[in-house]
Amino acid sequence: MGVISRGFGRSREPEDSRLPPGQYLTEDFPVLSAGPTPVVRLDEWRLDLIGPAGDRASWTWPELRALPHEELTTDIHCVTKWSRLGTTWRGVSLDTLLAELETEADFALVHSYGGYTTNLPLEDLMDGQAWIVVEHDGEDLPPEHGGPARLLVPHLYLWKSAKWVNRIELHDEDRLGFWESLGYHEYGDPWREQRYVGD
Ligand SMILES: Nc1nc2c(c(=O)[nH]1)N[C@H]1C(S)=C(S)[C@@H](COP(=O)(O)O)O[C@H]1N2
Ligand SMILES: [Mo]
Repeated sequence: MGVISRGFGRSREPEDSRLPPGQYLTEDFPVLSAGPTPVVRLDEWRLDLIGPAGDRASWTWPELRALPHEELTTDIHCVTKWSRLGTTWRGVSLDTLLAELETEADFALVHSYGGYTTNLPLEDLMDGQAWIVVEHDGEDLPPEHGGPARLLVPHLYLWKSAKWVNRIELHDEDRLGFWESLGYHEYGDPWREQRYVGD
């Protein structure tokens, strides 16, 4: 066995060990949308974070962009079996946004411009696991990939990463999103291959 250099982090790890079961590598960035790409004007853009009792925090585009941004490099995995390694993004950590709202809620239902929804446990949006990203590969996020801003939750299948995000509702009980109500797995961990209900 060779010695694994840790000097440059994840990019030196063997690619195979970064590929969840049943996934293949692609260099392209496929576009997967359940409907047309919505046109979102930046002067009308809003992101609302709404607690179970209706308490809310809200950001305009300039307000979001005034928050601290982070660069991140991560692997992404789509349930249709493609994975991309080492994708780079820039955005605002969900921890920064969630700090504005005190809540005991356990679940999030994320809404997009255009009507798409997806659900996940609130704890999966916390502790450096999720971002509202506004750049990909050093460029503004293209509209077809969710621009001006999308959720990115790279540890779950990519359908959880709602493009054109505009509202995050917190609930005490889990409510299914778009694909989840059509038979996709409620949680969607690629490493446990949770593609469909019952996996
Ligand atoms: N608003 C919205 N977000 C969405 C989707 C969608 O149809 N609408 N598709 C999801 C699915 S199934 C995947 S695999 C990824 C695809 O992201 P991409 O088009 O940037 O590759 O977005 C997710 N987020
Ligand atoms: Mo997907």
